[in-house]
Amino acid sequence: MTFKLATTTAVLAITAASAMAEEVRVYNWSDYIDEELLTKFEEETGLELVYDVFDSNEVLETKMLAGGSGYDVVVPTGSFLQRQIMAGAFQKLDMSQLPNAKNLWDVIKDRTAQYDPGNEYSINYMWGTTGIGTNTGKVAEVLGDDAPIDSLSLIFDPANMEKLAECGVYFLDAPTEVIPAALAYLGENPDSKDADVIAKAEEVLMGVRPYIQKFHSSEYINALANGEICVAFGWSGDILQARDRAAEADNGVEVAYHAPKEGALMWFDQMAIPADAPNPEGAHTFLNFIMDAQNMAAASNYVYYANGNKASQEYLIDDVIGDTAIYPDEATLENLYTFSPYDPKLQRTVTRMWTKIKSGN
Ligand code: N2P
Repeated sequence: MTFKLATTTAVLAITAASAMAEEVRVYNWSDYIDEELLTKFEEETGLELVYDVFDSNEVLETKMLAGGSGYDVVVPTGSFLQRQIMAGAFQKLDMSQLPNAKNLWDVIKDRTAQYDPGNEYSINYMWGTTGIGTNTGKVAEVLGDDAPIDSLSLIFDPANMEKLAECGVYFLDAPTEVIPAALAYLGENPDSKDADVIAKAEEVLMGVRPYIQKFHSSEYINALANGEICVAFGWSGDILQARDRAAEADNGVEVAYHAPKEGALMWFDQMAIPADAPNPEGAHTFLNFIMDAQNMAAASNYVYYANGNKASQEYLIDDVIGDTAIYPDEATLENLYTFSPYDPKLQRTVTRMWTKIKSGN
């Protein structure tokens, strides 16, 4: 019996060990890939892919700073990546295992170097803007045909929001997206690190708080698509996916995305390998697969986000490469701002402020 039990344990241990070696665990944003690519990865590499999703940088950051997440690849946004690198959460990439890095786009590498100097720890997966999604018919019904659907006044002017509350407004549950926007609305520097300036964002948000139905960072896609809400302050590609889902459902809902004319946040989501990743080699295999020009194009064509891969551009559909809401032209680009992380003290202030805004009192 003892012998038998020991044998069983040993067999299980061996199975577990080999299963572990065969496995790559990826933690990515929700609604951020064509799932056919996941199957393709397993077929091409023989590795087993565990693919989990999240919709919040704060959730990912808690895991990265605690350590032991068990993930091999994670995808923080640049400003979060920056402080996680400083905290020692990631390992440097081994470029010899990433031949497809030749496909990357210098224009984006130059920008992501702001967060990851020399791009030593990460590759860009996708990038985009944060802005306003509207159900154009509903918003026109409530605010008239000249509703400012491309302006932050749509979501920060209480007079507009009071009316929009009738048809439903969601905001991202993401302080580092919403606070900069409130500052841009006031004509302040959206990347301000001055506590007094940031406090002004709280006033703006408390003024419209009664009219915000929900703070959530992924449910707005379906809520917009099925007409449950009429406005979402969210991420560009997610809102464009909502537009597509509505068109597919043929439900009469028309969804539009606008980067606010007062300025929009441009962000970069970076794939990185945790310092304690169980399978760093598998992680590199995954990154190299993603950097294949056709794979990266397939991902962007599916989720309507731009990517950091120059070679993928010849495979992008016109709806993606030809849309300035996804691949901005020079004029659009000039109207985009970036965000850098708060220091720990200011971060605590912002976290408290966000809790207060969400609770509404
Ligand atoms: C994908 C959202 C990714 C944008 N659903 C957040 N950086």
